Amino acid sequence: MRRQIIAGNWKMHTTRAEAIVLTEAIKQALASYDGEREVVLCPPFTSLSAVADLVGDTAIGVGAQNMHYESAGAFTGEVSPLMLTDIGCEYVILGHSERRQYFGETDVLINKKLQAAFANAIMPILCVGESLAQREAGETLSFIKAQLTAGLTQITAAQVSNMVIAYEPIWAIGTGKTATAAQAEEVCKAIRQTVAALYDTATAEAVRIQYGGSVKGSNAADILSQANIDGALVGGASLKSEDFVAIING
Ligand code: G2H
Repeated sequence: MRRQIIAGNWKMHTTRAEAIVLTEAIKQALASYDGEREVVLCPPFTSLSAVADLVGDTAIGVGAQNMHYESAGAFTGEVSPLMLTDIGCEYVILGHSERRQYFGETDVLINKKLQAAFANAIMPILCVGESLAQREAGETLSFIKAQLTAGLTQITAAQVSNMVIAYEPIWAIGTGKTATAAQAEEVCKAIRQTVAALYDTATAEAVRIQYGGSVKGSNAADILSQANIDGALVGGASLKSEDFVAIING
């Protein structure tokens, strides 16, 4: 059985003080949580250390929203995998559509980051997803298959078994337009079939696949009940502790 994983992607929100307040509230709300679902908070870099310290003695994990693939070097403005593990960060979101769209991240670059995450024992959450134009042109499944094939270059079956893939249709991100549970399930199932084709059935059965895109308390239960959806990557609704906890309990 795959354990579902709910990750909060705070994006470029929260000052350090706000991050502490939000983390404390989530921690308190989950004080007696049975841990059925894995919970991860992904604050901005400036709050990662503070959040990691706060959740240190709990089952809540901490992730970064991006990282460089080198351990150190002359890469102004970048943060390395070593810097993340050094502060207790165990997860990293890679290839989010906002990184691809606004910062020109390519499948080749994202693949380097994925390899670096594994080399540093950081669990990656690899994001894939189609645009509205691609969906309307009937290219969703072929595009995602290509994104996955490129993104997983040189990644072993054992590594894929130990990572998370997040399906995030670009048209549903921050727009309030959630994919229906059936639409999300269709693509997550296709992602699992692609992993089976690239690797084998055991790897496909092991990899966890999240859905992301306007997930909130009111639609989480439906989405999380789908056979091939193993969790959610939550943006806007992860910034309010009640909403985020409602999703975890959804
Ligand atoms: C998609 C998601 C979190 P939101 O980017 O990664 O954001 O839930 O605000 O659509």
